[in-house]
Amino acid sequence: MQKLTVQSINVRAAKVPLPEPHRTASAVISESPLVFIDITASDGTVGHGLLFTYTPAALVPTATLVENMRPLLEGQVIAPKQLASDLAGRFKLLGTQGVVGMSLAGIDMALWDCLARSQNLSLVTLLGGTNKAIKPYGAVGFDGESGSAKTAEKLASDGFLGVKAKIGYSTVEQDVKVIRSMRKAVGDGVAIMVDYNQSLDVVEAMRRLQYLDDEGLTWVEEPVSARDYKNQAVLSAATGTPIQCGENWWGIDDMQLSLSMESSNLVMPDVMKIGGVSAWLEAAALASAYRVPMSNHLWPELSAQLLSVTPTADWLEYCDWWNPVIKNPLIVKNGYAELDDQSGSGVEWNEKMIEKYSV
Ligand code: SMN
Ligand code: MG
Repeated sequence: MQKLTVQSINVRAAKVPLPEPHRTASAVISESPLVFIDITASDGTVGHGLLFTYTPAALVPTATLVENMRPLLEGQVIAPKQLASDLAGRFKLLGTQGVVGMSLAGIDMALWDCLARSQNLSLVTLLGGTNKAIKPYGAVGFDGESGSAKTAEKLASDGFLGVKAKIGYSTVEQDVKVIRSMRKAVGDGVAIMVDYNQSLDVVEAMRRLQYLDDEGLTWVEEPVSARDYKNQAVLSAATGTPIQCGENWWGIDDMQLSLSMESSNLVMPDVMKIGGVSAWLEAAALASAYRVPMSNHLWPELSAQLLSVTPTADWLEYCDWWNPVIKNPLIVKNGYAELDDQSGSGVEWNEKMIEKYSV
């Protein structure tokens, strides 16, 4: 059988405005800087990868770095796991965090997508699984008592089984007011999660988390610095509400360190920062070995398929920020994300919109 190889790579960058600015305790996000990676295989199949650079300052440098990796890829056999390991070897001296890790992750996403599409399979089928119904939750910004309650109510009425709010107000009493206003809005049947986005020091975190113990929260996310594994472990052991971490792990080495230190009760890797689909599969195996429930961070379409092959799959974080540039965004119906018999990772670009926002 003829082996599938990489014929060409196309990289584009765009700044996609958010419907409304998203406030967190650490920053306000008003647009998504996105890099679109298209890999064309020797049989003409095109696979897609998507990168979110958080800050526009990193957008063009990331797109350029992916482009500069072209000579390492053209002509290579499309064997994503093998290529991920070969490329990681090439970048060992520089390191595979930050922009390098993101670029490698985007290439890995596109390679897996290409492989699945070339065989007319969805990614989940290629990976040996079937689509599963993963509980979706929606996002509430740092929007105060009435704003947070309003968004939470809308999400619950749209069928979300959970809502996650940004907190980290100037006092814990204000945090509680926001949580209670959301509880009142959604009732007892909807899960509430909260996210501090690393905004507290450990002393304040200990005080606030103990105060929040009776609020019936499903988790408290990133109370302290994402790399402060030791204090996360202290907090996880001392508080009743589960601690959630993972969106800022760069590669599975960070995840392994965090799990080995019992830093959190729950994990939520980001498919880009963890290193793409290949790394997600290793992360899923790690979470399974440690018997820790695993959710995702962003990338709802791709993550829904990946959670379907994650033994300890927990919640699906839904986010509609990139919907304008995605032709077929994930739809939540009757409480669950609807996955059809998608091709590859399930995402097609809305070319017109990419052109409109391209930089
Ligand atoms: C988050 C942070 C930054 C951008 C998007 C989302 C957030 C989350 O921490 O948990 O979704
Ligand atoms: Mg978060």
